[in-house]
Amino acid sequence: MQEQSPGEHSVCSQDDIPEVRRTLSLISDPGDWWRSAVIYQVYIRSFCDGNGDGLGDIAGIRSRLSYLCELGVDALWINPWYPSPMADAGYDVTDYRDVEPRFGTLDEAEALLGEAHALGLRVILDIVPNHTSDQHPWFRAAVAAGHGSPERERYVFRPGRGEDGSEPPNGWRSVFGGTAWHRITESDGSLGEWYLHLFAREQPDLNWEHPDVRADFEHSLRFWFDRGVDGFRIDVANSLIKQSGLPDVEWPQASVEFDQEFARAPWQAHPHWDRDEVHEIYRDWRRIADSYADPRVFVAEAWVDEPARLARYIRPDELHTAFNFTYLRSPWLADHLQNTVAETLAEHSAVGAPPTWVLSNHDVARHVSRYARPQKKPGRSLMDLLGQPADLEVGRRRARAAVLLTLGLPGGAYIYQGEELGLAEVEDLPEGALRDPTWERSGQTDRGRDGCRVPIPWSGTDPPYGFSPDGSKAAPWLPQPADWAGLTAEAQTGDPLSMLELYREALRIRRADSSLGDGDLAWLDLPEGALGFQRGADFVCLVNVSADPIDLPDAAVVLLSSTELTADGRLPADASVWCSV
Ligand code: TEU
Repeated sequence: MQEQSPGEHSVCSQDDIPEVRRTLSLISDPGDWWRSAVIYQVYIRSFCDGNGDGLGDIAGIRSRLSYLCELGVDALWINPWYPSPMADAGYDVTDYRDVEPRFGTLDEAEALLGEAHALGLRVILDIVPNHTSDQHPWFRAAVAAGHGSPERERYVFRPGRGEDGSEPPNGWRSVFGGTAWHRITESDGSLGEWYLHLFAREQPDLNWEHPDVRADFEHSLRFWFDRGVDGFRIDVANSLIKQSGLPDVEWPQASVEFDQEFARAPWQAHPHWDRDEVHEIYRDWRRIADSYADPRVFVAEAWVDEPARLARYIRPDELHTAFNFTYLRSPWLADHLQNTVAETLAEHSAVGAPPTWVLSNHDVARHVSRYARPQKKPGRSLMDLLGQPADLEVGRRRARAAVLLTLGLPGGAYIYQGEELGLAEVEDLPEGALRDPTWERSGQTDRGRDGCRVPIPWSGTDPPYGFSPDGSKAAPWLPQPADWAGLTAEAQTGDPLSMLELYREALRIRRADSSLGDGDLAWLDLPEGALGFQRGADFVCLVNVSADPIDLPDAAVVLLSSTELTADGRLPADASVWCSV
């Protein structure tokens, strides 16, 4: 345990666990916890800095476990904490079985797992199987070993096209902009082969046809499962397999068209996204997870826009859950929301898997800022909305309504750190502060994802708002806005009108009401612009997106509402209510 000075936040003890959590943990089936789980995403670099270097770390997470307990979540998912040169914020890994020194040590990681478990919190890590860092020992060996060597077989090396091989092997594009290929200089100084990187140049794609690759990832899964990790979020779970021969993609891939490609329906076979052969890997991984007495779980990060394609990842012998990005991408429009929910439920129930509901994560513009804009079906990164005029008050009001919808729906849910504080995207980060590789790879045209990654404000009235310990020399790795004093966890605690207290109360009710979480819903017939459903015998959630004020059901008792009701007791637009009927 990290030493703490008096007055600092401390890890909560068993006594701090809310009564309802203790009761439920005794009665709920531990094997099925993930079907209803609310999982808090800890973006480690920006969550809490324990050692004062301006970067979040494991000590910081340990010091805030009490906060997560009080919030009432079931588990945390921690973004990659492995050794990494940080070319893509830890998604460029050099060793999958250790901890980045800037984040802490393996011993601290194990201590965190023990402390979280003692508090009834599960812990999910993030595994990055599509690519390693270019500093990974395998990749360094591949570059050194030369053309045709077995070391190169673990990655995707190809000769260039054109007479002198100066053209990339095919036209595939990097998600972060530009070609997906980089030409290496061979050890004799000559220009050599090209390697594939679907993300940054520092993230060479692995060759998943190679048995070493499969065996090594299985080893890493076991390494962490043996230490008590409860599951993994699988990064870009829909890539990994590339079509043999690496055929060119038939449609345009510049950024705007790239967004459209993801929104494309019906699904079309693609040479490197969502290939059928990828499922075999996850069947193997599932067998490993199921070999543990308290089975471990997976959540797929797969940007697959068609619910029927996504459902293939969560068939009974594959992954347990998948992020529901169709929901995340849905604009604040009643018909979009209802159709997305209905389609999600249908596709998930066909494979017997619980849905997840996600509003934000570390790759997309924060939903307060999305909902602050005129609503339309957005592009994939959702950053395109940011150019529009914004009304953040409207954005926050809708975000309050959205979380009651999210937590009322059947299945599990994710909370991205800071959304419970109502944080908006930081849209005015100075260009010199931007760290996301997207900024440079796009020729400084796309500012990338830093605006949703700004360090969390915990307390006090000025930066670093308790993110780093008092007196730290280093500033937070991204600058925090000057006007966040009212948004700190400290400032919101105890204020019944705050976003934080809304989340706490919603999570408290959700835990106490057995008709919430996993299960089914019955839609209610409501005016256009509103949606609503009943769960169990007496729980009703109404969401008024854009209709005139709507009536609550007869004799309804309000459990929680996102906004004050009208003087005559009706639900206004941009508001949700939970009631008991
Ligand atoms: O993201 C996968 C992905 O394709 C997108 O989320 C993408 O980064 C975004 O849409 C760009 O606008 C995962 C991680 O969540 C992300 O942080 C990593 O950068 C990426 O994989 C590479 O590992």
